[in-house]
Amino acid sequence: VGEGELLDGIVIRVHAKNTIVDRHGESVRCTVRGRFFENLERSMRPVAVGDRVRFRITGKGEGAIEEILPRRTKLSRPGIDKGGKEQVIAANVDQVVVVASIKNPPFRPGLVDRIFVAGRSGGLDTLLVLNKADEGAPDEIGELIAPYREIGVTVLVTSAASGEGIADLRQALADRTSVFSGPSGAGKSSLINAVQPGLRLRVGAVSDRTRKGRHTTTAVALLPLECGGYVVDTPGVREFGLWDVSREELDAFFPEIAPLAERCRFRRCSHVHEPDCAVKQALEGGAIRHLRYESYTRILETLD
Ligand SMILES: Nc1nc2c(ncn2[C@@H]2O[C@H](COP(=O)(O)OP(=O)(O)OP(=O)(O)O)[C@@H](O)[C@H]2O)c(=O)[nH]1
Ligand SMILES: [Mg+2]
Ligand SMILES: [Zn+2]
Repeated sequence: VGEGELLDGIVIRVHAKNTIVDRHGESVRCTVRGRFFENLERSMRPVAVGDRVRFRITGKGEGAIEEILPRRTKLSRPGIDKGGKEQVIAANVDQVVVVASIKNPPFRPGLVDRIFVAGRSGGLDTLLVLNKADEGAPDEIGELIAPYREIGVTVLVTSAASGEGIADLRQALADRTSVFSGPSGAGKSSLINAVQPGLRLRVGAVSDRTRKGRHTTTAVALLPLECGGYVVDTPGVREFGLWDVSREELDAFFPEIAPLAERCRFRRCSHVHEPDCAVKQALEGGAIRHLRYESYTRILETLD
């Protein structure tokens, strides 16, 4: 590779000082040109894992990012530390895989629904993985996943411990780029290891982490899969704030609410207090689950 020529690459890791870019399986440690930091009013960082970039080689295994290509999709949340700016967790991913467990840590539908909204608003497909199937009775598992299957969400029931559902998960990940999200300890890294044992991602006991509030996975990383495609492992989340989702568009990200919204009397019906609301009628008639409607109204309250 000649020095000076512009090369294409994909960002696989973002550190404080430099960004790791992959080009055909080789990692290049890149700096990001200063001008990319100049127009960052709304965003924490100029590059995110998954970004397509053009870079120049500046030394052995080193380079400088000259161009960041437009993002096709993104999974974002408001950053906690830097005054509420956008934190792009991953760019150019096809689907968000929400990993949840049954009781250790306990299943939290509100958190699952928030990550789904963030994913859909960023242009991603959604997949729910209920892991630690070895810790739950079949009817208990059935109850947790029914509301999602009903609304057309693909749900996989897995156990990284017993191997249940791993072949299906591998198939769902093949030839696509997927970002894993969900609470700490649900088994995101364990599942990725089960899909591809050679990766040897670090996993940690759930009890340690609840005591010390520690997360085993500390950095976002893009990993190539032998079955084709990439997967992004991320640190666990306790809450998931929504970035750039308005009150008016929230209903569009609830698959069972969106088609009904057109039948409400008011065009900008919030489905909370308005008369002749098709969504509230469906709720009373049992066509929409209370759990899901509560998720919708809770999220609505947090949006301005
Ligand atoms: N019984 C059981 N334990 C599991 C299963 N999958 C993972 N675990 C255990 O759960 C703990 C947490 O797993 P991790 O893979 O580190 O969880 P994580 O979601 O990556 O956690 P963070 O990186 O902190 O977000 C570890 O002790 C795993 O061995 C499973 O299917 N069944
Ligand atoms: Mg992890
Ligand atoms: Zn309505």
